[in-house]
Amino acid sequence: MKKTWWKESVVYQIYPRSFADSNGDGIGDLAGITGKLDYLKELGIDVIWLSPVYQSPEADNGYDISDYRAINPKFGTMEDFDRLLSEAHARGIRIVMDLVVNHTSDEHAWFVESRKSRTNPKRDYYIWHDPVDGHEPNNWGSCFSGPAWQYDETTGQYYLHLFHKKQPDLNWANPAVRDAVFDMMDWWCRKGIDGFRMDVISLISKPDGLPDFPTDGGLYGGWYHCANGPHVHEYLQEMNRRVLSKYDLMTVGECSATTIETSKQYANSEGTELSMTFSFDHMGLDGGKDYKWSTKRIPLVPLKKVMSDWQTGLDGKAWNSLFYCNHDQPRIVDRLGSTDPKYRAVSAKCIATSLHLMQGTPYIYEGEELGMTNYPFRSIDEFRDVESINAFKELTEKTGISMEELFPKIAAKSRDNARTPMQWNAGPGAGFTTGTPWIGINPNYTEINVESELKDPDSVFHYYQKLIRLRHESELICYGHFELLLPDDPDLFVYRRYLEDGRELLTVCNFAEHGRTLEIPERFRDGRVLIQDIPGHDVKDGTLKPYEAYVIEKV
Ligand code: TEU
Ligand code: CA
Repeated sequence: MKKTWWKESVVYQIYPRSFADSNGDGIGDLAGITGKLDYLKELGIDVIWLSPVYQSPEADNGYDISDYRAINPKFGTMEDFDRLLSEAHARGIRIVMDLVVNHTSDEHAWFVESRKSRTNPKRDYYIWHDPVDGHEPNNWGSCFSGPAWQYDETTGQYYLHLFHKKQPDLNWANPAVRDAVFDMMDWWCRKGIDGFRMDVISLISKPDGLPDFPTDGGLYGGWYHCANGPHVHEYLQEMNRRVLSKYDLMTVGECSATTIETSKQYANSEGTELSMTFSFDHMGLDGGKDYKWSTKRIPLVPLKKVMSDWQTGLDGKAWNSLFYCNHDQPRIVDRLGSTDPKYRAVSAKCIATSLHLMQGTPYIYEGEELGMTNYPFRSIDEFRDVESINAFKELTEKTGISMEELFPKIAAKSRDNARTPMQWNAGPGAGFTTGTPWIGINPNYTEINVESELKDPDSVFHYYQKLIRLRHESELICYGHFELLLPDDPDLFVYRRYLEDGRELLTVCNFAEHGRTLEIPERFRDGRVLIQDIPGHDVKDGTLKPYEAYVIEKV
């Protein structure tokens, strides 16, 4: 397998609004991030993925960009950005930018032009369509509720928006759009950034003829059927030829509804498209009949199967990204571990072990390294995310579900769970801000915060630090093959990693809140324990405590 720096890296995702506020306006900013680089250096990560910091009216917290070459003044200036980049580079940390080019903001100059007239030179930058029988051109629903089409009075046509109506979809079939996007990407590359995380890149090529989709009840899902459209690989190969291949970049495509087969193409080892993809099979396991809105937890046996299928499916042919958290996902401790103070920290470590010992590039989302948890929402006015807010309205109106039944489901899965401020210390504002935070701070910041974890050698932080160090030191962890053991065991997540030269390791994670026994295979009995989450326990005695995890390398 070809070795590259991004296959040996650990990435840390920053959601700038919620990371560190340097000027007391309650919103995190670029200077705040620069001030925390030493913290990230201490954690040991190699790459920062920065969620969008561009100019934006913020209908979707910056995933609606009105100027790709300007910084949102709430986050600072271009000088602040340049400083962050050079300070990060000075510490050996790379920066990957979020690239949101499936859509722009409706306030982007291209769209402002496009909507002016049917003959405007920018008209075909977006996807416009005449009404069909007086209504929307087809039955597609948007990801944030309601139809994916918005009628525009000025020209009497609809435009497509797979997300919010303030996020019109770009028309990638138009070569001028591709030129403009590639130009902009090249501009950022020349600034010296180290790569791109590409927002919903699997959606850029819409199906020919824009046909109706099977609706399964009509809610959501419109965008789902646009995934992996007819020309997506062509467009990415063109992007690769014209921009990516000219620089030494890491690229990760957020690929809604990608499969192992399609990711083999997107992230192919020949390097003709992207370095890797984010796939979501594992994140969909705790959904219910109302899409993701459900209080269900991630079931272990199906999780093991999904992870194992991706590990073995891409091995040698493409490259995996490894993640349990991002700014769209609730906190993993709530989904897979325990928030009971007795088990929270150990379960966070157990979860981390199960992911960080796999093949692929691991991603840590801000606060995950502390074992942060979901927010205890009590009322609707505590939500900030347009997706959650719209879902309350649409589901109660369309499915007749009662508020009492719906509230806990949205509270469990809302994207806002990930977006509460980073917990730096037990002081006012959790050390995140001296002002009023834009979204509630989790009240558990007095217990769970950076300052206390830095002092505690057994903290979740120090456990992540060690996992990162192990990866940096081990070819076997970076490049070894994967084999799932005990696939049907309801409590234990056990796998081995191995290389052709005989090097081999065993990862054991007990996800149960009760003790278990497990006989360690003979050849690992004299092995070296690389890490364990219950210090002092003899891992070779054949017993496992609740959430106990360990890794043994054969010697
Ligand atoms: O997300 C796209 C996506 O498919 C999701 O993860 C989506 O937010 C989730 O399924 C909703 O439940 C990306 C960004 O990560 C997200 O923050 C943006 O809102 C979205 O694209 C639009 O740009
Ligand atoms: Ca600020």
